[in-house]
Amino acid sequence: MKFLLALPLFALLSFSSNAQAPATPAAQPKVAGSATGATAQFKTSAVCDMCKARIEKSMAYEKGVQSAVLDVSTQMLTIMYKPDKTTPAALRSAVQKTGYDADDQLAEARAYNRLPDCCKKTNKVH
Ligand SMILES: [Cu+2]
Repeated sequence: MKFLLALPLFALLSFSSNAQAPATPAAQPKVAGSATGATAQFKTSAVCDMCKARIEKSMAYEKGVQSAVLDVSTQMLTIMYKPDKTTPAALRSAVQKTGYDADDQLAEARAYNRLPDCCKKTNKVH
């Protein structure tokens, strides 16, 4: 009698653990990752690889920034950041303080004037 009761219970347990095992652990890290990361994109006035290195380095020091990648040919800066630590407005302002335009916001003049001649926005992308 005990054996007959235990068998269906065992079958049920092994079935439900089999069904849940592949789904639950795989799905959780993905949800957590997308909940903590956000992306911001700005069109900058970067013109060369020196600009790229300068902007990416300066963004790396900004609070809440996880990664920053500038594509020189399109002048687009893509930043992955933690939305609980910073905002797109703060990131845009950090780009301006580095000496570059960010979208329609102009570069901070003092930082822009410190840029080497090859990095001035009067140059074409090179
Ligand atoms: Cu440059």
